[in-house]
Amino acid sequence: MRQPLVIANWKMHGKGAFNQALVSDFLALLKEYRAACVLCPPTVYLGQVAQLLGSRDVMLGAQDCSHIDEGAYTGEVSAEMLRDCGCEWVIVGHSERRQYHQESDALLAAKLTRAQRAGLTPVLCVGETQEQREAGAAEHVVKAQLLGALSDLSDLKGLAIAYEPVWAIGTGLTATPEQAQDMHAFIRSVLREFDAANADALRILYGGSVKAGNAAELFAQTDIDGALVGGASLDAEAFAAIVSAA
Ligand code: G2H
Repeated sequence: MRQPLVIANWKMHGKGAFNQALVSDFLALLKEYRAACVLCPPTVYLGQVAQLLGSRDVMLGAQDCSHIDEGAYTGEVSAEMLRDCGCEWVIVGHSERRQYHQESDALLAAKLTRAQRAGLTPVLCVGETQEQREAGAAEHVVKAQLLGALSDLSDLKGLAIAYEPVWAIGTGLTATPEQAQDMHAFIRSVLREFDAANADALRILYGGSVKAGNAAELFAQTDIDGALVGGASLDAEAFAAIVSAA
């Protein structure tokens, strides 16, 4: 039985006063839930959000980490630094990083290793574009992304996957629960080939315009173990409703 996991990806949103109101409103609204919950604010606000979370059972995560341990790499933030700031999770290979920062599967493989070595649990994001789906290549693309990024790992322990179809990110378009389930089941079959012993315990999250109104039907699917939530995680009420639905 996989415990559901719901992760807030604030992306490049937030400021001190906004974050304070968002986190305290969210914590006040969060009553009964069985999901594990993670907030991923922008890096500069990790300390603030860690303080706001206090002893509550909500974890802290980062949106990215460096593929290098330390050194003269201006602007980079290492996985160890994130762990030192209280992070337990890190998103790796979000499509916006792949698209705007040309992150390759080889680079992501290095990030996964660094994250795990630092004691973080990476959430590897995969997903096809609209053109790739229309060309019938969605599964091929997702499998290549998985195998490329996992190439340096010997097993699937200490890892989660997020399937985020690029055409559904921030667009208001969501994959239907059936479309998402089909891809999640395909991802699990690829993972079973990679590491049969651990593939069934690994959580596969759905991401792409998840809202309070569509979360429950997505979570009802066999292979959807939670969500990576962007826009709706900036609204305390909406995000609390999503966490409660998981
Ligand atoms: C997909 C998702 C969170 P949104 O990027 O990673 O964002 O929920 O805004 O589509």
